[in-house]
Amino acid sequence: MWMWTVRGSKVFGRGRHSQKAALIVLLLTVSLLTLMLPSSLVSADTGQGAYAPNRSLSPTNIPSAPSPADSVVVNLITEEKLGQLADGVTYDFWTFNGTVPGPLIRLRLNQTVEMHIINPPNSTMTHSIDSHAILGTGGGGALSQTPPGQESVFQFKALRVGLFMYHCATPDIPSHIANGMYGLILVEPPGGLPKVNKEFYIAQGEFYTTGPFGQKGFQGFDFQKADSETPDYVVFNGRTDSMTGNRTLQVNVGDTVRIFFLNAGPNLDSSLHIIGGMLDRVYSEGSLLSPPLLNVQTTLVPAGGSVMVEFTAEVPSTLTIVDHSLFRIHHGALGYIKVVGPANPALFSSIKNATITENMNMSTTTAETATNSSSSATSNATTVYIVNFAYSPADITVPVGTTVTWINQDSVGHTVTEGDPNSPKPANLRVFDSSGEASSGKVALMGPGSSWSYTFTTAGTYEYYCIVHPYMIGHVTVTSSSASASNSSTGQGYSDLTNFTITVNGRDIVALGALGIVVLVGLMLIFARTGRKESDKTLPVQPAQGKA
Ligand SMILES: [Cu+2]
Repeated sequence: MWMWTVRGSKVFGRGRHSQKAALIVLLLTVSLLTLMLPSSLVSADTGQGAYAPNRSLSPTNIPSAPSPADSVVVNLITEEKLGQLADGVTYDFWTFNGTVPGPLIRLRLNQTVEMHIINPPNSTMTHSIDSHAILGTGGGGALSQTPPGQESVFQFKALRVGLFMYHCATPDIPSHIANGMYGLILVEPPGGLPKVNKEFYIAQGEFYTTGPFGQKGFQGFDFQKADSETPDYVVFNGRTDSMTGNRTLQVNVGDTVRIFFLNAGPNLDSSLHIIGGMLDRVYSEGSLLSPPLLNVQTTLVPAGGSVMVEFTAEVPSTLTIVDHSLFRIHHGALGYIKVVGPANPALFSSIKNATITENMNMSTTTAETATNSSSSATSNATTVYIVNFAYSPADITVPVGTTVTWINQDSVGHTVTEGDPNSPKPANLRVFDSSGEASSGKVALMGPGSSWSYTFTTAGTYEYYCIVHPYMIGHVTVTSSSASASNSSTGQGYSDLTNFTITVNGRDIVALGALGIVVLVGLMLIFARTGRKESDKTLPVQPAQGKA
């Protein structure tokens, strides 16, 4: 039981009827508005952390080639900026040019660089740059210590080809890295790198926050956790979900893909791996002049190191970028590359799917540990979870008469809509559709925590998808036999990614069942109130300045 006090009086106390009615109207209005907003705005509007801009640099934000000039000017502004570490989680990042990572600086061999380090007057700290590409004291750190409101300029020549980290080198140096001050300098060989279809820039880094992973609201930097190397967040490009959902990267079948990968650390090594893909060529440790390793599954990238990997996208699929120290997925280290193109069954296709009659325990089961224990119990109810922008399991086989329930454990709304997203049917011809578009003319989303059910009465195979995320696809095969079927996971590659739940509040919310959206929004409003109170009280925790 909870009470919501307003100016000292209880909402459900005096004058309870009118206030209660007003509250319900308010909640319904907000929940309707919530359904219409993209998730980033929802989290801002619910106040689960004061609104803050996204500071994550898009992996596609890369200069296409070095300047042909013999000398270039590079301006790096050392900005301390509030941003999103996750949806509803805000953090005071220290950045180069306002993003994490800082820009990819693309040079060619023997180019001369005039480097400007500009520290705005509103900074709280001195900042600087040390690049592993720079030969000279401190990699530039000695020439670039810049207090707030000042500028330092120095010059260097790019004397070695390779892919090199840069970072702030102001004491306490690891704290400046842990707060987001890092990026890559690419020094290309004479003649440049071979052309590829797509290039991506991905930087892994840890964040050490005062609250645990996923705790909403403003989070300060926790020096003790950083010092003991126990991160709350291990993320790509400065936040969770920098490459999931509507930020999923996309390539075409047949594309050659190149990734410039930095492991900024500051503490952990990274075991870079692409689930469902292959690292065709690995330029280990950013050594671009050495012959690449061929056909590598996982490559080790040390803290303060880099790697350039290249591969050809072979089949339409969703590739999952991870650090194969896989529990770090629970801390945010997860990204997707959607490979789009025609199916090629000769290269990859299903021959027979195992069947599922029981719920899988999403919180503890991974595809790699799921066992195919057969079940003697038949069931006329089956659950499909919606997690991380995927249906899990994506493909199920059930006997006629089964009621399938979809539970949305994601942080955004989805639909369960019969048909092929590549040639969608008119709403009134869909066999089933959670959106209700046929009757209302509008697409209603299943909000976070809500569920939707459909009973299958006709045998056949039904494809379905999410109207707002059409790359989410599932199948229900309905058999006329009601014989018991075994319980197993299907589509191992896809289960592998869908089973890793990084949704923070999904399990709690699911328990609310049919009350779903109204109660949820009520709770969000309460979080908003407490979140605001906390963020009012909580000052950013800055690390102690070390010896200069
Ligand atoms: Cu700094």
